[in-house]
Amino acid sequence: MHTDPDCIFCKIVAGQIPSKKVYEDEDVLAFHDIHPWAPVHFLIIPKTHIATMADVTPAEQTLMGKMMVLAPQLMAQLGVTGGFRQIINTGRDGGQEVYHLHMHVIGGPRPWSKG
Ligand code: DGP
Repeated sequence: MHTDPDCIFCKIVAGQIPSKKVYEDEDVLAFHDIHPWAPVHFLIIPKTHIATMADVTPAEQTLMGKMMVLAPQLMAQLGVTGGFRQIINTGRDGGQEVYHLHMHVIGGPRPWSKG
């Protein structure tokens, strides 16, 4: 597993920065976004440090699939029944602010602050 000592999400994985966890296993961590856009807004991240979606290789295909499939399961567990969005921002023009790959999972009753 790769870690970047300067990465805020690697610090969350390591428990050096607290987070409100939704789910954790050996590969991924899900935790509530600190600035939610909607009633339910959490992030799913790989535990290994991958900076952006543009850095993903075929070796991470299973990991990416796991993140994708986990989102609806966690939304169901959180009682979100009306639908949700899964968003990955990539790079400067993609609006990415934290350079540790993360999937936003956003749902709950509208209106939302974004989108
Ligand atoms: P993005 O623009 O896709 O890179 O979104 C980064 C998100 O990460 C943003 O919605 C706020 C969230 N975030 C940043 N720092 C922290 C933190 O320390 N804790 C938590 N829970 N979320 C954070």
